Amino acid sequence: MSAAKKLRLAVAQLGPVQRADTRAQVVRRLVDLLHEAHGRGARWVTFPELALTTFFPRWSLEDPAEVRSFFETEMPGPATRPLFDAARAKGIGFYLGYAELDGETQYNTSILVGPDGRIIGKYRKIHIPGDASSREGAALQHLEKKYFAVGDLGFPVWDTPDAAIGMCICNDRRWPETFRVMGLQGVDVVMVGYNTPSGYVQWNEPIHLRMHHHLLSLQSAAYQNACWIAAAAKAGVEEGSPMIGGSCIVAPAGEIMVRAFSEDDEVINYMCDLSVSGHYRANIFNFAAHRRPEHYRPIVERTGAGAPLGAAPP
Ligand code: CDT
Repeated sequence: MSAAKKLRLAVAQLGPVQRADTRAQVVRRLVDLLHEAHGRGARWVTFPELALTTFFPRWSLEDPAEVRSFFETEMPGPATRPLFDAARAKGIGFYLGYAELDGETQYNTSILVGPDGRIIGKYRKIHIPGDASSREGAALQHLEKKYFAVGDLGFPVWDTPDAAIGMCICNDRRWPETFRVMGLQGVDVVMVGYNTPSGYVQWNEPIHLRMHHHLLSLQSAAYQNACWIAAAAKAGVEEGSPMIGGSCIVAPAGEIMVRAFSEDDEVINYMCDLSVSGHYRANIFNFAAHRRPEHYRPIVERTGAGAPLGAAPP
């Protein structure tokens, strides 16, 4: 057995954020959650996707000024600086999801901030779900393709003194490629924030499958890539739209070690033994010994069955 390498991770689930809630109010909640995570001895805390605002892609907004009001042009800015100050004061790092305006381009973004309060890395969501324009007759819309460009930063992994850490955002977790690309970089911990509306169904899929697919995706990804996953929901009923909770920390064995109970602001934490990954990487998932990339070419050459080679999705 290799020596244990212990790291306490926390996940800070957020309850709903309503449209009228100010950035200052939300950041105060985030700071409270960060303090609780620190009080429990955590070194890193994962916050949700688009944590600073309500999940605005449920609406088709036409006024550019209104759309821009959901985006950050600087990070940290005056409203978010208290979170960075709290992290530095307590010596705890964090993952934060937010809507980013870079020039004229809008991204669904997350950042990794170190325990010194400095930004270590940035990720921009690659698997953008939903539609670019409203679906006629649909009770609920999911318009991320209207608001966000496809991320242009790949899936990097950052070597921190504590662990090799990667990031992804919500729908990315459903795609095995997301985690395999990070697994191939030896990632120890993947942090992921999400907003998963429980009411948005594209066919008459039973509602309970929303939670099942969320957990199934995380558990298989952790196991197949021998990594820990810290997943943070924005949960509960936002502007009349219910979203799943189920924030959790998943071990490289694919087991859920701790899971949120509520659909509100809630911190969960777990003392992770990062050395567990090594056992899987030396045996069943010894990539160098067992992977056969010469047989995987369609994965990078096709978007789907029947799609022409090299075709980009619409
Ligand atoms: N935010 C986000 O990516 N939500 C998606 C909903 C998919 S249904 C269009 C998710 O994967 O949970």
